[in-house]
Amino acid sequence: MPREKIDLEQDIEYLSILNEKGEIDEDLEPDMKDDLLLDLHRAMLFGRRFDERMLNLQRGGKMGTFAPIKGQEAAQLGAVACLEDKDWLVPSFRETAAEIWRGKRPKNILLAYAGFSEGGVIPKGINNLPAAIPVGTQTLHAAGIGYGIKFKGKKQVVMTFFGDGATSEGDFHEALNFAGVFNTPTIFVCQNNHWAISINRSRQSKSKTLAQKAIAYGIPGIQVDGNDVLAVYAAAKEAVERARNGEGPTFIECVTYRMSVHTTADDPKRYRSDEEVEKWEKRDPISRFQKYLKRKDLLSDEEIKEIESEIKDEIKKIVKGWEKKKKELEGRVEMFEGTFAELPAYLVEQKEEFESELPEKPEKPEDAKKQEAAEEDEEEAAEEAGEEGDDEDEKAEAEEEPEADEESEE
Ligand SMILES: Cc1ncc(C[n+]2csc(CCOP(=O)(O)OP(=O)(O)O)c2C)c(N)n1
Ligand SMILES: [Mg+2]
Repeated sequence: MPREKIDLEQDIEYLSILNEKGEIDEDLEPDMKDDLLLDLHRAMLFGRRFDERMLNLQRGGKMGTFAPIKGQEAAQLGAVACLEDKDWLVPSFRETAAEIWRGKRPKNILLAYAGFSEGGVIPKGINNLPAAIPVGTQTLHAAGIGYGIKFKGKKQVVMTFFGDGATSEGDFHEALNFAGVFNTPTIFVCQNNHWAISINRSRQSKSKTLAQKAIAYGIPGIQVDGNDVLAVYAAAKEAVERARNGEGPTFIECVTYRMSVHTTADDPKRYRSDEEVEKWEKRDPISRFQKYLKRKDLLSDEEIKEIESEIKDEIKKIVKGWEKKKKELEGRVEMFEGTFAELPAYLVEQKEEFESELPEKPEKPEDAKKQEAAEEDEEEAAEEAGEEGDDEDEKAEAEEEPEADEESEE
């Protein structure tokens, strides 16, 4: 009849490999090919610049609200870089960079945030779920997909992302419990960015770490420096390997920071200090990774400038392609389609009211309609064949109109 400590058979580790000065613990350095390191760097930079451009478009009234990723590039990309194409990504609303890494077209991301459901289309053959807006719900989808994979005996894994706030939702606990009991190949990646809109991490949970919640569900948990892409990659790699080998789920807490607004509808100055943001700016995931790559002689300041310029051009083309598509789609009332075979009277009334407020579109001649339909077919075929079709299209557009007027959108 003792009273003694129970051995829970697991501890919670903290993993950091690359610090903000660009110094590295060589014993922990993950084995990554140079190409992968450079691809990750480019994707992080693209994620940052695309985010800035979206903010600019939103502030200019051209796009609706969205959730910026600034500061969280390493947490997302270090983790998805461990997935294979056949695996599943189950994102929340703040995984722009991860979704692009997994093949989502940036133009479609812009379209979705401009209110067009066409933007939600996930290219064929890509196993990404649409972004979940209800906080934490996607964790259950990932547990379920993991169960499906196991049931079918496939060698796939599923990775889901969510925030610190989501750990207070029942869904999160049900998902971890289910994944633990049924040993599903699910990797739960929490981006603890310290804020759930205006609620600080300290008010989210009294637990010292979020990672330790894994213990309650009998699954491995680890806390990593989420601004250190190498640490995130190393932890995710282990988790993916375990899942693929039938050893079940893992919970990874990435400690990071939301350097920007919660969404464009938020003013963080009302609840957090500038000093706090400045402290985290010094821990920026991109600058420390660049220091590391420079030390490894994989990147120079000159090359960074070149990549920046390529990204700028790429984003310009994407925005142009998006503006063209947006013009084509404007005036559609498709939000009323897809739920009811026959619209109930109150929706018919709303649809008519909505239509009456739309600007009149001049009726197009038959030839123009046929031409458009043919172009759409071509675009779809190109989309299925990969990104090349779009690039060609955008290249041609850029040549026609070399001056993309960024300032006009400020
Ligand atoms: C179930 C539910 N409740 C409330 C909201 C409103 N809401 C949107 S984001 C958010 C905070 C989420 O915080 P966190 O999980 O930390 O993710 P982050 O936004 O920091 O990425 C809230 C409360 C929602 N979308 N869904
Ligand atoms: Mg958060």
